[in-house]
Amino acid sequence: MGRSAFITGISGQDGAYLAAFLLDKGYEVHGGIRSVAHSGLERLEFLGLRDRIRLHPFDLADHNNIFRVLREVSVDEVYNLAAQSFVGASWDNAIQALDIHAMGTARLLDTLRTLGGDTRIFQASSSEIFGTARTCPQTELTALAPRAPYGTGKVMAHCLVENYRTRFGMHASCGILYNHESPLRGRQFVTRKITLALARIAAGAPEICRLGNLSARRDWGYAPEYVEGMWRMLQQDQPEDFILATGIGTTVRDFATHAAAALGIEIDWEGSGAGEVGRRRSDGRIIVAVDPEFYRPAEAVDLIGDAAKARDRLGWSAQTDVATLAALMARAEAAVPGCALW
Ligand code: G4F
Repeated sequence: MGRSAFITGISGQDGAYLAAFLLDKGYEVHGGIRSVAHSGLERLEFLGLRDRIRLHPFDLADHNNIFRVLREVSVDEVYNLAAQSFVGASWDNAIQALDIHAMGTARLLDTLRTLGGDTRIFQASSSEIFGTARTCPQTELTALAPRAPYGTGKVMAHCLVENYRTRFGMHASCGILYNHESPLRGRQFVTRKITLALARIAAGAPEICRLGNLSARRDWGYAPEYVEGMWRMLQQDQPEDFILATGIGTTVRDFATHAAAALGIEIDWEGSGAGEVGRRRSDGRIIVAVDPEFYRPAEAVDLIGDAAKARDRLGWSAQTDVATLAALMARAEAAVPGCALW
């Protein structure tokens, strides 16, 4: 009999790519969304998956709902990808971020323990658990030190996975995911914000791309590769935690330079701090500017991951470099009339 999986957060970037990956492997795929009538199914529709998966009303805040759905679907694997994934927004609603990330994971783990059986669970942990790390790159052994409510909730979930694994022998693993992007990214994330604005500018819009900290450095990989890493973790005999990352840090400024180049735009950077701008070389027009409104209240340090353990044990490594990633995102944007996939 074929295998089955349940994905929380199936309508997001990772959920959609993971659903596609598992369907290709012959899985029966179930997904949890807050309301089946909910309109946020664009990514699943874009990938042609909407009619190939079974959606269930699902709420990580509701223990009874979680229990009922997971008992009904009785799957082999659960992937907990549901998150309030915009780190900046976790400052606006810290309680909600903690409830989804920490308590939501607790409800899920406890439900699976109560149901018994041998369902395996993947927890989407995050590089944000290392928000004030003193070492770079980080490894699975780096001290947990979050800098925002987002990461604090993810730390609690991370620890709970270890607790349930040790105490109850559950096959539960955390993937410590560094930034992973694609054309399916939400437009509030910096990579998508950049590619969307630059595609419009390349098409002639009199727009300026206004960003926060241009010197923030992140480890950006290509999302479809990361969902394969998640799956590989659950195919291991023993559950363990793994970092998934490229190991290369790139500034926001350099990401913008790469994306612009793919659209035939060269950028000259001048000034510093809040006064820094990027000018289009061909006509000197300012197309990128800093707006302190987009500074983070407490920015994490450079988050760059060492994925050696995943390479050695899972045979996983990131394949797409940041210039290729920026180019594929920018070109995907430019290919859509009006430059807005969603
Ligand atoms: O694209 P971002 O908003 O992603 P962030 O905060 O790193 O979080 C993403 O990756 C995490 C894994 O490391 C996930 F856990 C999380 O769920 C999410 O997927 O910001 C990236 C960097 C930050 O340093 C931010 O300060 O870009 C900087 N930045 C500079 N200007 C900006 C902007 N970020 C946004 N969103 N908007 C700007 O204008």
